[in-house]
This record gives sequence, structure tokens and C-alpha cells, in this order.
Amino acid sequence: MTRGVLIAIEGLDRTGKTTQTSRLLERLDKSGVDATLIKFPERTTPIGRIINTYLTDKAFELSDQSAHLLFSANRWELAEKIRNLLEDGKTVVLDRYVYSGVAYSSAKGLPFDWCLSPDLGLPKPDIVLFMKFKHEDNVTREGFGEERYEVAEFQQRVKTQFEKFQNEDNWKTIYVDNKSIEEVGELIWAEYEVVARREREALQKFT
Ligand code: T5A
Ligand code: NA
Repeated sequence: MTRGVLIAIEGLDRTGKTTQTSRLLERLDKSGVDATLIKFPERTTPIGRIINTYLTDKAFELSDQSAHLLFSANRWELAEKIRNLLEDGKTVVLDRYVYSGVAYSSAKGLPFDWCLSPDLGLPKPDIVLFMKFKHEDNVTREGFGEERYEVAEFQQRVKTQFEKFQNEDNWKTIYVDNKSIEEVGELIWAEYEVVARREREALQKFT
């Protein structure tokens, strides 16, 4: 059996990650691919509930280090589930992951390597699709400004931190400026197909 594909969709706030991860899941289902969607932060777990309060209640105070470690711990809450799904041949779609964890916290001034270290050992995505505005802005998207980090100047710093990952071998930028939801969905599907084909071919070589 082939190991499932682990695909993460990343990006700044309101770039369309949740819209696209749910569309991707529907399309995988229709194509007969057994897939699971996991969104980070996963706000319903014990740690996720604290994170949700932190994000939605500006009066709830946490040190930057504590907040960072909670986001990481939230991924570790789900790590075994992700690994088991992949080993069972299931595809897993992640709505944000380690990269968001590092980018948001290092944008606050915490050292990049310190931010990465608690996530070391988590399953590594086969592909990370980074949803990016080249010219336009995510701050004009509906709903922007509701949560703690949705401040334009901070978003710019987060973008700079995200881009430190751009030379990683699993990183792929998807430009979303002026593209409809359907058009972005097609670009994501094309990338998924490349990775899925590569996994199948890798299997053929060794069996
Ligand atoms: N965070 C997260 C950390 O600091 N550390 C971590 O480790 C993690 C995992 C919450 C915050 O937590 C931080 C980052 C965040 O600040 P979240 O729960 O993912 O993270 O945030 P949400 O508020 O759920 O999601 P986002 O704000 O990131 O939005 P999305 O999912 O990128 O965007 P989406 O799909 O909801 O779309 C936004 C709007 O745009 C429209 C949609 O219809 C929607 O109205 N839209 C489009 N409009 C035009 N054209 C298109 N192509 C469009 N695509 C979507
Ligand atoms: Na989202």
C-alpha cells in the first residue's frame, strides 16, 4: 500500500486557506481518494480551547513563548492521528501547520530556530502550498480584523518570516491575486496531482 500524501496549505490570514482546503477535500472525496482535513489551531482539544480564548479575547494574556508552545503542543495532540492516517494510506490535508507556528511567533520577535524546535519530529508535509498575494492585500478580505493577529503591519512581518521557508524542497507558492476561488482550486489540484503521481511512481520502483 502507498503511504498517503500529506499536504499543507499555508499563508497569511484571509488568503483563502479554509475555502481551499475544504474544496480540496470535496474533490478528493469525489475522486475516490480517502482524505481527512485537519485544521490548526484545532480549537476543540484541551489545548485548542485555550488557544481559541487567546485568539478571540484580547484581554486574555499569555507570554509570547507560552502562546507559541501551546500552538506547537496543539499539533502534537494530533501528531499520532496524522501519522496513523498516512500509514493507513489516507491523504491528509492540513489547514495551517508548523510554518504558521514559526512565522507568527518569529514575527513577534522570538528567535526563528527557537520557534522551530518544539515542532521538530512532527510529520513533514510532502508539499506545502503557500497562498500568497503578490500585489493585492489580504487585509481587504471579508472578516479581516476580527482576531488578534489581523493587523496589516504585523501581517507584513509574518509574510517575511514565511518566506524564509521558500527554498525548502516541499515549498510551492500559489499566487492568488485576482484569481477566483475556482481558479485557485485548479492550481492546487494540479499540484496535488503532481505529488500523488510521484508517490505512486515511487511505489512502483520498489515493489
Ligand atoms: N496561528 C496559527 C499561530 O500564531 N500559530 C500557529 O501555530 C497557528 C496554527 C488563527 C490565527 O492563529 C495564528 C494564525 C492566525 O492569525 P486560523 O484559525 O487558521 O488561525 O485563522 P482563520 O481566521 O480561520 O483563517 P484565516 O483568517 O487565515 O482565513 P483563510 O482560511 O485563509 O481564508 P478563508 O478561506 O476563510 O477566506 C477568507 C475570505 O475570503 C474569501 C472567502 O470567501 C472569505 O470571505 N475568499 C475569496 N474571495 C475572493 N477570491 C478568492 N479567490 C477567495 N478565496 C477566499
Ligand atoms: Na482559515
